[in-house]
Amino acid sequence: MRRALTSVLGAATLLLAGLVAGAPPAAAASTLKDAAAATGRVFGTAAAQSHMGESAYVNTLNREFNQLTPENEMKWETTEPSRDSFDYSAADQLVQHARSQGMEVRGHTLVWHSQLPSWVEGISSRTELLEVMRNHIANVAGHFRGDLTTWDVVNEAFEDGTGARRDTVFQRVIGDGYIEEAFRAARAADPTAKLCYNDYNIDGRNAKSDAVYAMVQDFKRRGVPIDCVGLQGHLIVGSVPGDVQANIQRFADLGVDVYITELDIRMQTPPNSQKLAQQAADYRSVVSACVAVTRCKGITVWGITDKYSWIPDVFEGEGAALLFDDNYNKKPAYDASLEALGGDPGDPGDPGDPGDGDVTCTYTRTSQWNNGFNGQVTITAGSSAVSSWTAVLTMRSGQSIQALWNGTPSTSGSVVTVKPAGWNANIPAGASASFGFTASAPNGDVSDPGLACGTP
Ligand code: G2I
Repeated sequence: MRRALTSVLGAATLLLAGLVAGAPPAAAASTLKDAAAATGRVFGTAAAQSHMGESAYVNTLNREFNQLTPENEMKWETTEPSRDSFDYSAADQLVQHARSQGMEVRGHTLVWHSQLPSWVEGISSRTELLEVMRNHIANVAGHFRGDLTTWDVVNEAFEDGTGARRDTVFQRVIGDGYIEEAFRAARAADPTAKLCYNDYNIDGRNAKSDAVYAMVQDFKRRGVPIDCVGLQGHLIVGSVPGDVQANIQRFADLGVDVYITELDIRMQTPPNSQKLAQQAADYRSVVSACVAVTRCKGITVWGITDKYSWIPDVFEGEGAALLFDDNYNKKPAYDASLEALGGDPGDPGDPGDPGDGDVTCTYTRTSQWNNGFNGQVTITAGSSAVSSWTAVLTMRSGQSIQALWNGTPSTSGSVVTVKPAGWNANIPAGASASFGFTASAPNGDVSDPGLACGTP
């Protein structure tokens, strides 16, 4: 199957290169890590040392991912179970494995209220807890110095809904300043790792992400060492916020990198084809949102296979949230994620997979003004006729479709999926169909949207 053209700019360049040099277009990547690498990003997963004896687990890890986050092995209860007694054995094995495969490693996590040993919970003196926290960070971050690209220095310090500081032993005993103290200690212990603040339900704009935004802004102003923000991305099928890209962009505009650190999109189990198709669209929109922002440097899913996901243990009746099912089969969300990275799954016919098929598409900007533009998409059948087609536009930050003709659009976040108007579904071999649209771009970004197409 011929890869659909993912970026209008890329398409024009390819076309030009093809015409001038007669060169065939480069083959699109067929794994998540290769596709991500081609965009200058990593695509990672959480991994657990306890599953590393399972060959399908390790094979899938090695084949698809170029970044690894130890799921539990670097947490306080594991690394310092009793005071001043450190154990890095499980984490070291994961780091070794990652290194042998050329994978980056994210450190997770230095300061968190959960999976915290009870001896820490019991400390009530500010001076003592500050000393204990600094000592933990100096030892753990010091041990892994040079091995990690990033550290989640502080995890989940804000409340849902209000954006207030979460009531933890660190907050109660040390006060608001514990977060910046942790970042300073981490910088001193490992000057080579990028230092992130990481949290859930900060994927779109809301009171909690506003609070994190204000903290990062304050840290940047005062020179507290922070390099990145992790949006965990524990999401629900059909309920992905529509403003993930805008939210990523506003953090990036503060001068920090952004990572999607723990992505999973859960559903009521059992899965069916409709839920899996919606999940594919949801993964597509999150991955596209990251790819659309230069400072969004990587995406990490929170587990390789649905078989070992944390979700069924915590949310009764829910699960099936990852890219591979219990038997390590690729789900529609896998293809959608790969396509959003510019790769090509090369196996047509999966539900929710509009990237394959014997059609190609091109985009033309027909007119443009200060805060908007008109575009036309032409879909061309290959050597055989097609009876339907799908085109997927990925709008840039702030852009939205105001009107669309000769096609039937449906929008999920920044992703607009366009089906035929009806009468233009059938395209004879070698012939074309087209649709047009008007887009508004209130923030003045009139750059071309991403484009992919396929059948059905
Ligand atoms: O809760 C989902 C994630 C939310 N953000 C921070 C992440 O660190 C967190 O990961 C999960 C792990 O995926 C689970 O594997 O954190 C849980 C703990 O809060 C982990 O669960 C624990 C179980 O609660 C324990 O019973 C179990 O012994 O994992 C332990 C090790 O398998």
